[in-house]
Amino acid sequence: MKKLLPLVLVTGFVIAGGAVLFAVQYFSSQYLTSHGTAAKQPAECGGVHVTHVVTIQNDVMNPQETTGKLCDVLTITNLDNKRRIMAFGVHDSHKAYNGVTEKRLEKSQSFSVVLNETGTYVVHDHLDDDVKSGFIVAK
Ligand SMILES: [Cu+2]
Repeated sequence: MKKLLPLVLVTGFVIAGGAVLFAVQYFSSQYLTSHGTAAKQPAECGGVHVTHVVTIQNDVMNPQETTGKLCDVLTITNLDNKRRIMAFGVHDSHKAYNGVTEKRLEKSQSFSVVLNETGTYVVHDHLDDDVKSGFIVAK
């Protein structure tokens, strides 16, 4: 019986260690699916999609027009040293796109939206409405 004790202890540690590893992997996979970047897109998107980056530099948005597909991501980055209030729609008639109407961007800040509606849209800086860019979303 005395000779069996170390074997029982080792077996117990192996089983406990395996359970801990399993729990860590399980909870980290849960965490990633609920908080990772993929969670921003609705379930029906699936697969891999393109991120279209539009930068604002020297009061110009580049590119001036972006063409994307449903489920792609549009990211707008403000590289100028001034605050922007990015708004969807034309200047006198803001209109939400995917739930976003306006978004404040300080220097070096970005925001992203998943393209969820087809059509032709415009986004502009509400504080300087010459700063604008169009985007077209196809199926
Ligand atoms: Cu405006």
